[in-house]
Amino acid sequence: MAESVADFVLARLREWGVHRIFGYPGDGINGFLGALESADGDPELVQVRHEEMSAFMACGHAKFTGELGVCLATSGPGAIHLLNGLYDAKLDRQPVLALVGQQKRMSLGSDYQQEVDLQTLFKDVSEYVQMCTTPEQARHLVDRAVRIALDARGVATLVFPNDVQDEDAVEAPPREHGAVFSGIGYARPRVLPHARELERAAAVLNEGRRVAMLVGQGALGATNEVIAVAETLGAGVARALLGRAVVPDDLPFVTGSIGLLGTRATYEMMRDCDTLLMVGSSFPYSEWLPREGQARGVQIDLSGRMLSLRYPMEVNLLGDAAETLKALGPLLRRKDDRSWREQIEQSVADWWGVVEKRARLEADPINPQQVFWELNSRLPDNAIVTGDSGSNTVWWARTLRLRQGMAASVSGTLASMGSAVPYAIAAKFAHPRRPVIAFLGDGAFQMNGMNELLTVAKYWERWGDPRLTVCVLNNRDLNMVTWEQRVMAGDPKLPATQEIPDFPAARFAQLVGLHGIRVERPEDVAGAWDEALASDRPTVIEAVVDPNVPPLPPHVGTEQAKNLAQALAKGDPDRGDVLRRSLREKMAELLPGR
Ligand SMILES: Cc1ncc(C[n+]2csc(CCOP(=O)(O)OP(=O)(O)O)c2C)c(N)n1
Ligand SMILES: [Mg+2]
Repeated sequence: MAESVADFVLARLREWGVHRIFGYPGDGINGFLGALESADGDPELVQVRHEEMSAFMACGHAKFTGELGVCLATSGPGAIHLLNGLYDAKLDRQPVLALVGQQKRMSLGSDYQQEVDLQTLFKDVSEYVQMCTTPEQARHLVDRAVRIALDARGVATLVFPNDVQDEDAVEAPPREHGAVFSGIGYARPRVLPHARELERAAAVLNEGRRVAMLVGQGALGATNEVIAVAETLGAGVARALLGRAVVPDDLPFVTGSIGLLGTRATYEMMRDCDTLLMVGSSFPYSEWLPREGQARGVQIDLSGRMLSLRYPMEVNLLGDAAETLKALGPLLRRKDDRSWREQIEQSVADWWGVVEKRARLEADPINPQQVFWELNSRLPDNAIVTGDSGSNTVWWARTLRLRQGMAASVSGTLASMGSAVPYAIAAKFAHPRRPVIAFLGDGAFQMNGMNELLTVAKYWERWGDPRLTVCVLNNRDLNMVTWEQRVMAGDPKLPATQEIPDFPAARFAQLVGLHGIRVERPEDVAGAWDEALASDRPTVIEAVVDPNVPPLPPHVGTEQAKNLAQALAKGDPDRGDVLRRSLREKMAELLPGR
């Protein structure tokens, strides 16, 4: 029997399968802290350095396990800190439960210290937000919050005034009018479109001669089905960022990423296809999809509201990716004419040649693409790779070659800086034996990644397997934005806003008891990876990289080229290097061979 409401909530969550909570203390959740002590490690509290990071970890936990992620924060400031990480979960459609404290019931409405209107504050981010005002409510609030988070694949928030946490638990409400009796359990349904819709879709796909597929995170778990359908249709497969791990990079018809951080092979496939099959993706940038009217479209998505949103589809299939593709399979005819497929495979092979050539181009001191490229041949089986937001995301999406069985994620839709390290920590807790590698920029490292290294230092010995590598790209620049200013606005780099301190990330890692390697020469990059992957403790690789290597989109329009020229003409402080590196990148694409 649970003693207090807080004990009861933790016990109920345990019954729901929750064994880990990411959080940070405060007197607004003292009741929960006491209950965590009595819970004796089940659920355990992973103590973070900042509440935002606990919400990112809860989201990362959901992404890498498919389970509910849970975070806990105190009233007022602690609760407010959660928000950005919760929005990451909301936008990437991950089930996360936030437990937050509140002032005592009798003080509410008195402009009391740390009194914030939490229900209003969490309203937009949450699918469900409620305050527990009496112990009888606790049972159905927990049951509903968990079920709604799982079912809506979003955030649920429960607010607990601190005096309620300490009240005696009520396991079952009284049997009287107004009482509610809720229960536990949620099983994801099998969602399949009607047969006639599948037939319509098959007709479109069978009639097409040049089929392009685009897969997103909704297709994670449908790897074999995606590959089988692509084989039958003679299609190429492009991936949205969150679908990074849907199809491995060693398949010859996988064109890789799409959009600004996409590949030339994807760009050409979308430009030339006559049919588009989109599976589980909400990739936002329509200009990288076929022109309206160019291709006939079929889309599969588990959410009706995401159908026909980026491209007008002829057939909209509401269903699970794997189930729907499996049902579609027998209706599809194998395309005998494989010339489109051959064209795609040629363009994929050419593109990987360009990627390798670009990774080998000289830069000052290190070409960031080399840092990613050298990992490819060393990437351990089963690795989990996390990314961040910045130019580094471009190389993460484009240069890394993932194999089957690996997992990968970033803050995809919110595109927030600061996802790499908390996601990696959550991955390490969920899968301690799997090697985890996080990539992030120096801006994100300084923003919060370095603080969470303290969390790594606190817990890593518990993981049993120490393989966690945090790779920081030290370019002394908020590089993505610098390039956006040049290419989109035609403005030169403004050092006052763009340059950031040259912070010794590797030395910092050493200071907190981790391994740190600072790499300053191209010839040392490979060795740094070998050393990190064999290290007896988590390692930070700080790669000193060139900020003037352009994260070029796969297709540069005249408008963007004009903007860049204008930015340089207006006196960009780095114009010489920017021009040289941009030309070389472009030449690597245009000139055959090495
Ligand atoms: C929380 C947050 N703040 C600001 C931004 C805007 N932004 C996107 S990328 C970027 C630069 C990131 O710099 P860094 O981490 O050093 O990566 P780099 O681009 O240099 O690889 C900024 C400021 C963002 N996406 N998220
Ligand atoms: Mg940077």
